[in-house]
Amino acid sequence: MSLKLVTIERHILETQKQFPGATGAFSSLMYDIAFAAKIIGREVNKAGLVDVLGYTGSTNVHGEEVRKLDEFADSVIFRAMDHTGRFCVMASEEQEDIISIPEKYDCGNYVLMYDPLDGSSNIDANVSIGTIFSIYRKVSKGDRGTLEDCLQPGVDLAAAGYVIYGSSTMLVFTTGNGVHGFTYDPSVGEFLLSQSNIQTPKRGRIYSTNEGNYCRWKNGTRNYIDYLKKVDKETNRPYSARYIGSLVADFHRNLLYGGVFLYPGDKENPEGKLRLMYEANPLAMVVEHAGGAASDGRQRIREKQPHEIHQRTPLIIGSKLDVEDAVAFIQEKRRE
Ligand code: P6P
Repeated sequence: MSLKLVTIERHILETQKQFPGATGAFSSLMYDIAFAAKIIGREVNKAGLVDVLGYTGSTNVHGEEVRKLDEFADSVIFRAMDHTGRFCVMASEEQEDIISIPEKYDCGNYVLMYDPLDGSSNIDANVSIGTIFSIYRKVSKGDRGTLEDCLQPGVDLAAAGYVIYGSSTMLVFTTGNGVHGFTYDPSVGEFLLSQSNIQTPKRGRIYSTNEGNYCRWKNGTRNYIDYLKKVDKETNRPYSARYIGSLVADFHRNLLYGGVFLYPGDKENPEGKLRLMYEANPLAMVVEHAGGAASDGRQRIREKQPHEIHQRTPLIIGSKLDVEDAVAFIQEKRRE
């Protein structure tokens, strides 16, 4: 049987046929994202060889030390997208304000929000890291995009996905029509379809969380993690603890194997650490279209009405039944 080489473009064009009137805009903006991923992946994969490690000596909007690859990834994505006429505005984890499209370029009907290199604190240790992106449609009235376009709830996402720079570079995304994984083949310079219609198990046996925060957790969160550690053959417990400390890597493993990732709020940081607009929402769209769920412990992540592009949110995400259990414990509706 001949190997069917399905590129991202071919896959989108073939699936777009189901959407009469779909313009080629979407496949071309996904092509641009894949192009940026190839450039970033090349630098990430050779990071140990040339002097792109270490700090730039500057800090980002959150006061975090910016490592050279963060800055590089941020600029690659901006420069790959600013002139294409596909986007009307962008927002990046690395930039305090929204990023307008330069006046000399046309604006399009899409909005891009992204974390250019998540998990970057792991760069020097050669741990898998990732790029996460959200794509919305323009909703503001004027020609250029505005903050209003960047503060849409996750339920209005047009597409979302991530790139994981690991043993191979993979791009996983959804346009609401299944979740599909593409693996980069450097020999042809293309992302080729490697997993179509990814479905996450309804329940897993893995939990991912930083237990170093246990002392700051509220009782409900502690009770849930304690529950997962108790022996009970009927409910397949204890679960296995797996925590890489790189969101994209932890999420991707749980998406394929099943399980639950938690970065909850705690007594010191009630809104947790992770960002709603370019970490929680895009991964929530992916996991929901793979049959999973994502909550902040109070409500569905994608139904949260954003008020700030860098706002944080508690995140409980993964297999549907595990997320339901976690939320019931966090809300103290369950103790066992
Ligand atoms: P902690 C990496 O810095 C990151 O933003 C995510 O990729 C990861 O899930 C989380 O922070 C890890 O945070 O507090 O457990 O080190």
